[in-house]
Amino acid sequence: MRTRIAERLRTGERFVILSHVDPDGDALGTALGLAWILREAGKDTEVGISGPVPRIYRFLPGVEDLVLEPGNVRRGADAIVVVDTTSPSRLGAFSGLLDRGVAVINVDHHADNARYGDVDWVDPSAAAASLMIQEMASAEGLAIPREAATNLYVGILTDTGRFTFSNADARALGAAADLANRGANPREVAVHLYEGRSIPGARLLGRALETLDVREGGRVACLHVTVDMLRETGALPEDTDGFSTWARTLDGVQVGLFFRETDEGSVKVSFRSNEGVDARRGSGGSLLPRDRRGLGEGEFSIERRSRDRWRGRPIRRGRASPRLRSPGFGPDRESERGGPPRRRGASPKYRRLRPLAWSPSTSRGD
Ligand SMILES: [Mn+2]
Repeated sequence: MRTRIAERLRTGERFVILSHVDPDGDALGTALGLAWILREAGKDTEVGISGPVPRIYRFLPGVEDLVLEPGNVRRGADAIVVVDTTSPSRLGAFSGLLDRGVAVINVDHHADNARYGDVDWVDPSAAAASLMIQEMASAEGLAIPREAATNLYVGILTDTGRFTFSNADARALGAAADLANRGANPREVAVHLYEGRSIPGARLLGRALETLDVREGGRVACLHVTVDMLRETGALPEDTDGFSTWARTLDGVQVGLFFRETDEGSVKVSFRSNEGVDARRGSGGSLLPRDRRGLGEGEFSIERRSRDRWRGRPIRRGRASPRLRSPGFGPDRESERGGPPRRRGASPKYRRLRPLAWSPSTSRGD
């Protein structure tokens, strides 16, 4: 399959590369990395992604040339390459491009990939889609310029949790070493990704840590952030990236949950679990991931139903977590803690949990 795809890339002249909405390091790294490889081979390439691009990724080589609106993608291509994307709906506004009669090449590492391409190359054993591109280019003799190496390195680094998840195996590290040899600079990347934390974000983290709620005999830790906290600290929603990891990595904790109230009145839930704990099952048939295998990592939104009451659905148990409720927002919190965080006096209530974005596991990332 890898050889077949490399052949199509070699013979075509013009390519459009797409990846998922709310792009992360692997979505951007894979798409931009492949674009640099194709450009190096003399191909005409455009990369389309529905933004916004998080601030920390704006240093990536080629990010300034991203096409953010599908209407700005030029017509005509030999193939559309979709990377790191489980299904066309995850392309947001760009999903319509797949109906143009152009061949679709689907390159992904998520086990629950919907196999929507004319050619599907899905490798769930790969830690990152960026790793797949690095391996294809190396094996098929496609040159990886320095700009591509930096992008692909970022994809591997972020999808392995800085080489801390269980997918941080010799294969991922070997690819990273190869990319460093080709000009990726680990120190420079680390500065951009991890050392530019905002001051308002630090204040918000302080507020969030004050909400720490440890449950289930210490196995589940929850943090939350309200709209008021965001406003009071001046932090941005993207400053909450990694808050669920803060909860998960506490001593003895198996599942970390992070709840963020949004301006639209819903609550976004992120969770991370340790290996062997499946935190992804929901109750009421609503918090159901597409893929039940493996461990938990993902995001869901809880929609508010009325101002009076929650039917906030708990995220239900994996082996280690019998039953959870929406902490900080649900009625039991109110009774236990003397009142939930409120927004303008309204007691929030959620109708159902709806999958927003899904990653198969801590070991796979998105
Ligand atoms: Mn990925």
